[in-house]
Amino acid sequence: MTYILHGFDPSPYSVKMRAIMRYRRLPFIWHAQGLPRDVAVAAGLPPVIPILEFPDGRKLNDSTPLAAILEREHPGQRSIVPDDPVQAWLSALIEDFGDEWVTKMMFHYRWYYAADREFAQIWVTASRNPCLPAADRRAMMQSFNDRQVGRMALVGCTEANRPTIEESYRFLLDTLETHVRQFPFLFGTRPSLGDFGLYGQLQILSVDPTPASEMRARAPDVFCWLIRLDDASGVVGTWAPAETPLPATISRLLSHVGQTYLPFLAANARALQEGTDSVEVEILGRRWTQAPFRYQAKCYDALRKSLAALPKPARARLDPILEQADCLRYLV
Ligand SMILES: N[C@@H](CCC(=O)N[C@@H](CS)C(=O)NCC(=O)O)C(=O)O
Repeated sequence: MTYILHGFDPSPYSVKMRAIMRYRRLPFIWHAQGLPRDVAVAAGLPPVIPILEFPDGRKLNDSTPLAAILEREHPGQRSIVPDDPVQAWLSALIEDFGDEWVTKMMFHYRWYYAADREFAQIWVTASRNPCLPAADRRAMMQSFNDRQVGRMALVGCTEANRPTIEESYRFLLDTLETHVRQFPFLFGTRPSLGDFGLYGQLQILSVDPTPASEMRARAPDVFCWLIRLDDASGVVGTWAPAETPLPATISRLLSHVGQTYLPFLAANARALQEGTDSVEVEILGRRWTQAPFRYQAKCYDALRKSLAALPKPARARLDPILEQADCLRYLV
């Protein structure tokens, strides 16, 4: 009954998946040496990590569908999907925001400032092989650095977008700081998929030097919340009652999603439809420019479809929340 999680300590999606497995008390081995990406390639999967190897031998990757499969295969066992469909949909939206928008913060801080680049190179190479001869290590560090720095523009981590990314990081820290001082997790006293989506990216941001010092100074309770989420196997809690109004901090977070990630998703989908090679959109009062991203068009489609599939009574509660956060116009 043991799973094997092929991942990598410096990989946000790997630690996200590891935290989900631990909270759900699913027995697993953390296999984090060498080149986990090769496991994906050998299994004919998209070349991304982590890869989860199931007890029956199946190997799959992509953390969002993996979390959904684990829900189906272990129903009722410390689920991370809230019972209330409104909370469940918001949790999925926040997870997606974490995976696809907060990741820009992770990538930007990791590869922009010299101190972070230097540390990331050490962390990545040491995770692959801690005791490489110095010359091989330097070569591996340089080649990983060049590969990732070369990808920055592709994911929108450019000089022009930098103020927007950093402002969004500070907003996220401030909002979460207020939230976690009042509530253990986003939707009650147990963690949801949304918590784990934010956790994955923020855990890396809590280690890489520049964003880590910003987090320690600005949002020390967020730092402690991440430590609790890392291994929440002992947490036993309940979902917030469906009828209680959403905390103001969640409304603020949703408004931020409506000001950043959703306009980006809409512009990205438009650019792909029109076949243009650049996404151009106004985000937080500045021009955002990057190349279109196909995977994120799939995320957008999934969000809209899952919203459309919700039963009427859930929509009657959810739509005013999304309307107030100025999210609804991007989703219908
Ligand atoms: N949507 C995927 C994203 C996984 C992903 O992008 N993983 C990164 C590492 S954190 C990766 O493998 N990138 C490809 C590479 O570095 O070659 C998930 O949620 O698991």
